[in-house]
Amino acid sequence: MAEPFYITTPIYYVNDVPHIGHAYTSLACDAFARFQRLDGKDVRLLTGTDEHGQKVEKAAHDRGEDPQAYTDRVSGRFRHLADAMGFAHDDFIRTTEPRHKDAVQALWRRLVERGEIYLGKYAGWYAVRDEAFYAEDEIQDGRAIASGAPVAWVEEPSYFFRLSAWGGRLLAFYETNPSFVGPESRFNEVRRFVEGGLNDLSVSRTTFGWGVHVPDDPDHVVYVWLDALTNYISALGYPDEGGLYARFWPADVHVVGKDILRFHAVYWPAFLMAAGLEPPKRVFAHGWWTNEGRKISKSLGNVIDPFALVAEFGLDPTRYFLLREVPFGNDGDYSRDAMVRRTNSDLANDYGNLAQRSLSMIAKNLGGAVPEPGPFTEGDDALLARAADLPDEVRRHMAVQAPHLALEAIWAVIADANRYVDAQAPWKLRKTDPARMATVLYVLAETVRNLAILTQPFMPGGSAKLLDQLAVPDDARGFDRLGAAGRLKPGTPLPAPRGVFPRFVEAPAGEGA
Ligand code: ME8
Repeated sequence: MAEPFYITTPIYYVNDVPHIGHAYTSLACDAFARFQRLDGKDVRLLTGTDEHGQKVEKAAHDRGEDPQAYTDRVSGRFRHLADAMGFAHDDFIRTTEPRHKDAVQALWRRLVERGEIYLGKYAGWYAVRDEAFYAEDEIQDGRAIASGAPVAWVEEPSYFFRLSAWGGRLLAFYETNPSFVGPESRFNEVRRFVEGGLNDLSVSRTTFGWGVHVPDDPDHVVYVWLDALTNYISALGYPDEGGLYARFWPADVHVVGKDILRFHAVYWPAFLMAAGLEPPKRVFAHGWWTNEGRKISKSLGNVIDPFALVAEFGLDPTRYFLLREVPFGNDGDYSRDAMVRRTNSDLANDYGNLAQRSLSMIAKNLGGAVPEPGPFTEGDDALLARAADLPDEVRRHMAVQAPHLALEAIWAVIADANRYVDAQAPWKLRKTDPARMATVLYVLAETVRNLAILTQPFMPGGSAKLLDQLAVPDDARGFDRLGAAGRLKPGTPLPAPRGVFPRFVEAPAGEGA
């Protein structure tokens, strides 16, 4: 049976419209999931929406809507985003679903039974925007230093989770799981935070009602982060620890933004260990996008709309740009110039042209069928070997959430292949040595086949079109067909070639928009 692979996106707060940050996390997860699927794993990709808490309740009230009606309405925006970006998730969880609420209450009961939760009184700072409690030394001038969110003083009866007792065990867990957090620099931040000492964590609120009720004490709702984190197991059917849970837990990786790493790398494993459950295998934190050098914010009015990006540039270029332009894990800047450059130079010129040149020469000169190659030269073997070695390199990068390096490695072979075309000049061979021309074009077609199989996770649309043009059947597009295992069969008729990565041309001023 195929090896399981479970990957999750954060669940998104429904009070916001989907923006580039949401699209980015989900897109990366989608590419990782597609990659593992093509590599033969039994993949489960989970996404969804985070619908409880004070922030969402306030957004509903501000619009004069009942919170349930409001969340029913706006949760759909994130499904649309998933459709528009071509995300192939296996499940979409909403925290207002009964399956999720039951799981939160079951986890709560288990923590109570194990003496990990006690009733007390919270007096301290809270930022609704972050849905987070802050200590005195984490705030300045009425705002959380880390996020800039305004804080308010809160005093209310509250249940507490004995987080203070888990510091040592968390550090021991980090020690024995050195790849628990990526990138490494962020892992150091997590360690330092835990080494600094942990306070017990307030895990219930009483001053509003929009949440999962605490079992046997309905005046309290469960703290929205304990509620939200549980989605990763409620979607696997927890508290039933058989079925999906047995197969897919612990998760292989939770991909999150850097701002929510602490919840995933400190609180979540502590909750799980306290409940006697296994922590996830890895948490990877990506950075934040700025827009043309400026912080993205609603008040600046410079939010990047992923729907607009896809509408203007197309889905493949958008996916390629976001995964290639910025090392995953670093902060990055969106610029229109960079987007145009990536589309035209990397996709249209480098990759698109390589395929288009090769396929149209085959169509024109070889009757539109896979050429019959003669003996391979050293140069032919070298290029075929480059393509055949590529999967291992790409696999290594994808295993540590480095899609930018995976793409860089793929583009290095594209560059080699373009140099090979220039050096072999098959258009000249047409008259002088047609048999050699057929060999060169075979090597090129075979190289494009390997490249197109490998680019499927990143650019599913264009890659599929290339594979269609090479007449590669749907069931021969997995990574097991890379290299010699799936070589093109000489004589196979090929459909007429068409360009798949068009150049982006600015609409003339005055038109469009
Ligand atoms: O935090 N660049 O949800 P959320 C990159 N509900 N990423 C960005 C970004 C930007 N400019 N702005 C936001 C939540 N993000 C919780 C998660 S999980 C159990 C609960 C990212 O909708 C941000 O880092 O506020 C986060 O990973 C994601 O968008 C969702 O944010």
